[in-house]
Amino acid sequence: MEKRAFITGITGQDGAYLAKFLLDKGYKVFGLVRRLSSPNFWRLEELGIKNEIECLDGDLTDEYSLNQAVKAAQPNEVYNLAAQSFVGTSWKQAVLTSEVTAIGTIKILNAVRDFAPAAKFYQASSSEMFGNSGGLDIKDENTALHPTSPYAISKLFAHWMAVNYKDSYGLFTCCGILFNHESSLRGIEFVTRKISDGVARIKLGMADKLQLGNLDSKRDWGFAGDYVEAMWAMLQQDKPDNYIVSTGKTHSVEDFCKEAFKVAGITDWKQYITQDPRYMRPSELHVLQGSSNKAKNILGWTPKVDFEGLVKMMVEADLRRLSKK
Ligand code: NAP
Ligand code: F7E
Repeated sequence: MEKRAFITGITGQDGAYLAKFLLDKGYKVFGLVRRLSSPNFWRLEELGIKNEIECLDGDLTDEYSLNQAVKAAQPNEVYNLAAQSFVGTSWKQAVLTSEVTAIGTIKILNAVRDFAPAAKFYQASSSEMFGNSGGLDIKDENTALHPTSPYAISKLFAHWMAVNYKDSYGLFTCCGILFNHESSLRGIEFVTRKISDGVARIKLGMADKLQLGNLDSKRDWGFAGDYVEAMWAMLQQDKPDNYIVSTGKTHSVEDFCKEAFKVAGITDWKQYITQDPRYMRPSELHVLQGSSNKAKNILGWTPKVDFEGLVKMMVEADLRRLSKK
């Protein structure tokens, strides 16, 4: 029988790639879509799947709408990807971030518990939950959690709620502790896409500088298209569990800039970069690097796109987009 998947956050980067991946596998895909003044379907349209998705109205802060959506979808699998996902904004809108990212997760868990209790549930947990715990050490599933932002604290709450609903009510919940993953569908405010777009603009003579914050912070950056495959693989196991998904390599924001300018063929790149205090954070997470050995051993998952391949893909996509304009 055709499997049914319900995705919250389907209009976001991961939601779009996951929907495409599941449609290609023959799933019927339902997506939660919230009301905005202008619809946000550009990612689903870029992947050519907008008309293959059944959109259900709802918002993670509105319990009734979630109950109705889960009832209508009758899913075998639920992927909770919706969140206020931008760390920078989470200090300015800590209450909203908690309401969507933390409390919203209880609401969707309750909807699943009441209306689709046999469904397997994926929770989008984050490497941000580690904070600076363990310093420069490579993080694994046993590393202590010490979140450094309202976003990370909200994700930690949601993570433990998903674990608790497994322990308390026997729900099949898996948490994917995903390290940063990027693509040409990444939101423009995240640093990688800001750089790929900025470099493309400089190359095409549409801008003459790129304003950034902390150039020294390091992240374990992978490709979103690879990471959604791990989400699905977690829900295909017989037992629910939590897994880190990462590349195992780490690079600084400056490394990302250097590589992006290289792809664009610009050698004197340092002259284009300025640092702006507006993009510094009240509390920084300095270095992230994760071990996905457990995902490799149990799920058979490994990343296919490396750092250089990711940067190339993103800069070339932005050059193509901007050249059309
Ligand atoms: P994203 O592009 O920012 O997408 C977020 C999605 O959440 C969008 O579809 C957005 O809808 C939706 N959303 C926001 N507030 C909502 C609300 N109140 N009700 C319903 N939907 C709402 O994020 P992403 O990069 O795809 O990440 C997917 C998930 O993984 C997020 O939970 C994120 O926190 C987590 N995560 C991401 C990374 C990463 O590196 N990308 C790493 C670890 C964990 P609109 O389109 O209407 O705004
Ligand atoms: O920042 C530094 C910034 O906003 C990365 C989300 O998907 O991954 C993401 O969170 C680093 C930080 O991502 C700028 O200070 C420097 O150290 O791209 P980002 P993030 O905060 O790591 C995690 C795993 C998630 O779960 C989140 O949802 O880059 N940085 N200059 C800058 N960051 C931004 N945004 N803009 C700058 O100008």
